Amino acid sequence: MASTFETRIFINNEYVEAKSKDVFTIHSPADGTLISDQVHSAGEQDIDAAVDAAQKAFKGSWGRQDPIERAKAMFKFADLIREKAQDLARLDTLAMGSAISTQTMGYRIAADLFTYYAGLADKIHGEAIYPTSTGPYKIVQREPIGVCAGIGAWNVSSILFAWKVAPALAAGNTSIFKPSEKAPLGVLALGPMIKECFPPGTINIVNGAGKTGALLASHMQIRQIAFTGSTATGRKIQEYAAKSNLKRVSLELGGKSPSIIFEDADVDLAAAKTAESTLMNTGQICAMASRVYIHETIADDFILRLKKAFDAVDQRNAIGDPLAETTEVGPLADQAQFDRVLSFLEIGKTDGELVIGGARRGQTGLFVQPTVFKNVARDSRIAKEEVFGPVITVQVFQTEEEAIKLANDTVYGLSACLYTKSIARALRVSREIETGSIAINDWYFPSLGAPFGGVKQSGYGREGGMEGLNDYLQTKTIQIKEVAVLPNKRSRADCQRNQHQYYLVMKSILRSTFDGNVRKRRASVGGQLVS
Ligand code: TXE
Repeated sequence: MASTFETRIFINNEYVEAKSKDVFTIHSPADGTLISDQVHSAGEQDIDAAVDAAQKAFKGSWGRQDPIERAKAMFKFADLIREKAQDLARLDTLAMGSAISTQTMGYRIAADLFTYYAGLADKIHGEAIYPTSTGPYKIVQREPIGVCAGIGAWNVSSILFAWKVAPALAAGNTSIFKPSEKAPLGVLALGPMIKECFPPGTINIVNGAGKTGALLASHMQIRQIAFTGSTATGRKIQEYAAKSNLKRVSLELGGKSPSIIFEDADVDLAAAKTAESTLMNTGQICAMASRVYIHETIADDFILRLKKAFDAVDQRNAIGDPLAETTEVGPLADQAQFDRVLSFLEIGKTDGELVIGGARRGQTGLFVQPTVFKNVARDSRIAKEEVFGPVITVQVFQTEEEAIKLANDTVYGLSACLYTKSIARALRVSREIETGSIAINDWYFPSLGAPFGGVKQSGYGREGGMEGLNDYLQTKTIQIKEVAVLPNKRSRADCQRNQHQYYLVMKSILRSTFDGNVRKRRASVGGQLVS
């Protein structure tokens, strides 16, 4: 297939061929056709060139720009992304198979993220700490960090790009973004829009796989790196940062999110929301609720309704060609992800009881059936590891304490769902759940103004909201000592002249005082000089 899209890398507002001469290949997961075998992969010299461009923009045209001008550029960029959302989405859908409706929503959210952070660009204030008994006056300035890098996973390149680049730019930093090698084309196509809105070097996009990512994470001039992907790669990123320049790191590493459905829940709602979270982006969403814990009295009813919800998607022909506008569920991202999910299906069949799905769907493309296992052994890999596909496990519980214990029995801590009609119970249980986000009577979906991120081995750092901006700012504290200030600005010579005049004045005062005293004493001793 001829290239009808950009495959080079984007540095200093120009598309350039990678000096590394390396290229990689992308096949359509929907039907196996070749999308491109000429996607350029950035090597060491290319990353150095991107860092140089970003450094110059940071020290000049972008970093020194008036914040209100930065905001205007970002607002304009947001509008351009919004206008072209579907065209950009098409490129990611071609590469990684997610439904075009889902990926279009991704670019609209990315546009909104730029709008949101543009609004904050001129509202970055510091604080003043007044003199107290423990110290002098201090001003705390919040400053940009420098050249920042972002590395994205493949599930929604658009949102991951905006989460990392928009707050970085609003804070006055410049950015280098590496989309996943499985879905680089949409973000790469932003080049002309970037050029229309920003000075050269402000945003640079470099393609490539792990080797390119490692170059970014190890670079001595990059001051901050934000990563979304697997826990295993997250550990490496942290290691590269530690071994290079101790750059700041933030990690979003997916999860194994629990969903607790209590006996007083609206079971229809719980089933509908669970189906939605399982099928959205074909289950390739980090916050997907993949471990369901349900009260034993409503488990059978829930599974029945869940099956109905999956069947309804099938009946309206919403699983299939990801480029069709009516499609809601496409194939998995690539052969490796497909093989990984199928291997989990086999594990589930051995370690649990298959109740829905359990196999590939059709013979063309990398489609799998939505799948549910119940009564899976607690230590089974399918109960512990992130599958990243439309696969869930269902386990029953009897008491609230038991449900909390089961939900927290994981190394991950990204998000959780609670289904109950009791707000008191929802808030009580929320306090006990070890995650960065919790949805009550819904599945968790990040929003612009709220921080999103994990605890435990789901990572650290937050994206979205003011917290997301703070990750791209560092404080500088300026101490001020109070000193006596002369009323007017005077030169040293002026001061010396003043000192001399002061001396003369004092001398004449002292002399007149002395003379006066002498006269007084003369008078008192009958005109005799006594001293
Ligand atoms: O992730 P990787 P993959 C999970 C999910 C999935 C698994 C693998 O469980 O099955 O991760 O997905 C770059 N130094 N999530 O293979 O390998 C890589 O090029 C620097 C959860 O995509 O971690 C890509 O850009 N960078 C998740 C990015 O890291 C490296 C979403 C992610 O790749 C690198 C996606 C290295 N050594 C997958 N090796 C979520 N949290 O949403 C790879 N990369």
